[in-house]
Amino acid sequence: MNVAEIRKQFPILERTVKGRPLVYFDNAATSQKPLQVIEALRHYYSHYNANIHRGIHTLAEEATMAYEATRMAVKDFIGAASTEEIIFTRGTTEAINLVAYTWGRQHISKGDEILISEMEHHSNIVPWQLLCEEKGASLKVIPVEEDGSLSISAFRELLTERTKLLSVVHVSNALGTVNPVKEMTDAAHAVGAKVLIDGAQSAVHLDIDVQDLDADFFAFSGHKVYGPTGVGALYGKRELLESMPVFQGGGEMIREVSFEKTTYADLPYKYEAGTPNIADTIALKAALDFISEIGKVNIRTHEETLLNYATEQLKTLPGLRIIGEAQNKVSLVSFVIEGIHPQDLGVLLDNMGIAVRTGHHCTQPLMKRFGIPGTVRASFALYNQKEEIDSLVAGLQKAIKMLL
Ligand code: C6P
Repeated sequence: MNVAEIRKQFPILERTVKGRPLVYFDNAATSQKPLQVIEALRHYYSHYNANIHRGIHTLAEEATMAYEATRMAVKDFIGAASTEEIIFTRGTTEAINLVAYTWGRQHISKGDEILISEMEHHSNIVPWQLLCEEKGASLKVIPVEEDGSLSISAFRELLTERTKLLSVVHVSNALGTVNPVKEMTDAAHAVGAKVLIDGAQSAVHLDIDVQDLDADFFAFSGHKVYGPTGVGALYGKRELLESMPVFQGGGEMIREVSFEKTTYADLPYKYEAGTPNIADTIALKAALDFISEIGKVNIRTHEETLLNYATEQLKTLPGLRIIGEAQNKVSLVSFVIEGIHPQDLGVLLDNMGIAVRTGHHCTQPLMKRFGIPGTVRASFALYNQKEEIDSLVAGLQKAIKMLL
C-alpha cells in the first residue's frame, strides 16, 4: 500500500492548522474523505439531482439507480444475503433507535432483560434505557476488565433465559478493544436472545460478514468509513425486519393510504419514510469502492504497524498510561498523563496542528469504570504515517514540560 499516493486523494491533508501541517488523528470521530467521494457528491448535484423512487423522468431514474447501487454495495460490504435487509439511516445512532422503537417495543416487556456492556457508546445505552423505562424491563451490564477487554465469564453469568437482547459494540471507540462478537452471539442465541452489533468502529477496520457472525442486527455509519456524514445503515435479518412494526410514518414507506387504513411497503422501504439523504447515500458507494480497491487486509496491516509503533513510542513518555490494552485491538490509543487534564493536552496539541479527541468519547460509564474524567484519543487511518506519530510524541513531550 502506497501511503504517499493515498494521501494525494485526500485534499484536506494538504492544509495547515495554526501554521503547521495537519496531523489528523481523530479518525474514530469521523474519517476524512477521498476525492472520489467528494466528486460523487459534486457529480450528483451537477448532473442528476432528483428525488428518487417517484419520478419517471431521466434524472429521477438515474438518481434512483445510483441510490440503489449503494444499497447493493453496502450489502456486499457487510456480507448480507440481500439488499432487502439493508435499511438506510442517518447513521449508527438512528439505526439502534430504529431497532429499539420497532423490534424493542414489540418484543420487550416487564421483567425482560437487555444485556449491554460497560464499554458501550451512549448511542447503545440510552435507547435501551428509554425502552426499559417504558416497558418495566431491566438493563444488565457486562463489566470491563482492567486491560479493556470484556469479562466473558461475567457475560456468561449475566446471560439467562430472561435476556431478550444482547446489544454490544464490536469495537470500542474509547479503548479500541475488538470484542468476540461471534462467540457472544452464539451464546446469546442459545438462550433465545436476539443480537445487535454496533459496528460504528468496526466497519472501517475489520472484514464484516453479518451472516458468518449470525448477527440479527448490525449498524454502522458512513462518515467513519471515508463516506459522508448523515448516512449509515441498519442490517436486519429478513424475517425480523418483515415481522417488525414500522418506524416513522410518511411517504415512501406505504403501499396504500386511506383514512381508514394504511398498508405498508415491502422491505427495505417500509423503514425509509420521507425523502432520504440521496446525495450522501450515493457518495457512500464511492467510499466503499475506495476501501475495496485498496483492500481491507492492506489497510489493516498498515494500521497495525501504526498502532504498534504508537503504543511503543507513547509508553516512553513519563506518567503516560494507556487506557485499553486488550490483546485484540484496532488502531487507536487512548491515554492519560498523570497530573494533566486531557483537555489541556488537546488544546496544546491543536496549537501544533495535531487533531486528537479528548474527553469521555460518549462513554461516560466507561470513564467512571476507569476512575478518569476522560482520555486523549489518537485514532489512526490508512493515510496516517509513522512521522505523524513522531510529531504527536514530540508534541506531548513539549506539553509535559510546559504543564508539569
Ligand atoms: N463515535 C467517536 O468519536 P453516529 O454518531 O450515529 O455516527 O455514531 C454513534 C456511535 C455509536 N457507536 C460507537 C461505537 C461510536 O463510536 C459512535 C460514534 C464517535 O467515538 C463520535 S461520539
